[in-house]
Amino acid sequence: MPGALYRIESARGEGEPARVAEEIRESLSSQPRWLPFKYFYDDRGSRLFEDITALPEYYQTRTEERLLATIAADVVDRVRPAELVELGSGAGRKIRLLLAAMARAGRLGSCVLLDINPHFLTGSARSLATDFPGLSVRGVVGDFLDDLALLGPGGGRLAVFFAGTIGNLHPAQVPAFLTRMAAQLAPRDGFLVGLDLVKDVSRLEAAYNDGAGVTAEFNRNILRAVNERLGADFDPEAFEHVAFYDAANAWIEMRLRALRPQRVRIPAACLDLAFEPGDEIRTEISCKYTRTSFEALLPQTGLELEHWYTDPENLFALALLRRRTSDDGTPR
Ligand code: AVJ
Repeated sequence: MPGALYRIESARGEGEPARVAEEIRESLSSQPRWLPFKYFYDDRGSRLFEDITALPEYYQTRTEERLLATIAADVVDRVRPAELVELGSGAGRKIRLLLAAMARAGRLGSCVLLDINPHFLTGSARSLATDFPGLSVRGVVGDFLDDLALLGPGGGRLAVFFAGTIGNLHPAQVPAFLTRMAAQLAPRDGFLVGLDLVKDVSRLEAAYNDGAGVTAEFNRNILRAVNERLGADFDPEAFEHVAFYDAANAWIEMRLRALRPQRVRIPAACLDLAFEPGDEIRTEISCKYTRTSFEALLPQTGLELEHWYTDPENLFALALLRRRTSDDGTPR
């Protein structure tokens, strides 16, 4: 297909397997045991997350998509970007709403996708390049915590981070993350961040305990992913899915709880773990924000809130942040 312009690069090199083994050795030898959430997103996990987005209980995705459809033109009008950057792009449907708004404004230039899953990334890059003729698409296989610098310098850039995925970071990690993001933006570049909002506990807990059991499968899949990457022998069926709202921290916490005594060997990480029934592995936090709690994380990051968009029910927000102009004392 002539004219379909995309290229894929990877932050992941030769040292990757050793890095993964070390990271998982560390997290599973801590007390409490935990696993980094990025390991959810192997091919099966990425597909399971796509299934989650269609669940009746999981209001986030459809609320964000509807909201984005109503505000895309306004965001493009404010930021006037020529380049769109998406962090954790996954299947990359929402970004199309912004690319279409950029095309209508005659500003469609380039697009950069950063995602941990090379197959989803390649699929998205190819289909965007096909569907938006003239758009140059760059895919970067990487992690939004470690690899932001690969994006290169900003300028005419709108970055987007959808789905409320920033909620997977501990709030104490967010200011440093935003500061690193600001370093990839030029003054007045934009950063649009999706945030799941604090709400009724039963609604929040239902979204992570769906009736069809897809979230439970997604949660257990992280053990399969560890098996595959490190030759571990986790039996995912020997763990139950646990998800609850921790109101003091304003986050949903997901865990896997051992159903029976068992041993797990992870040769590549030199681990031999014993589990008693009830022993848990923490697999995810998903923080819920208010405008106030999110704004409190912005000082010193080099980013300021330009506009707070939300749906009529106040379920989900898109925060439009702008990189401060450098004459206000913000370090560059
Ligand atoms: C993709 C990170 C936004 O935290 O709600 C869905 C992942 N976990 N169900 C979220 C997830 C359980 C999701 N994010």
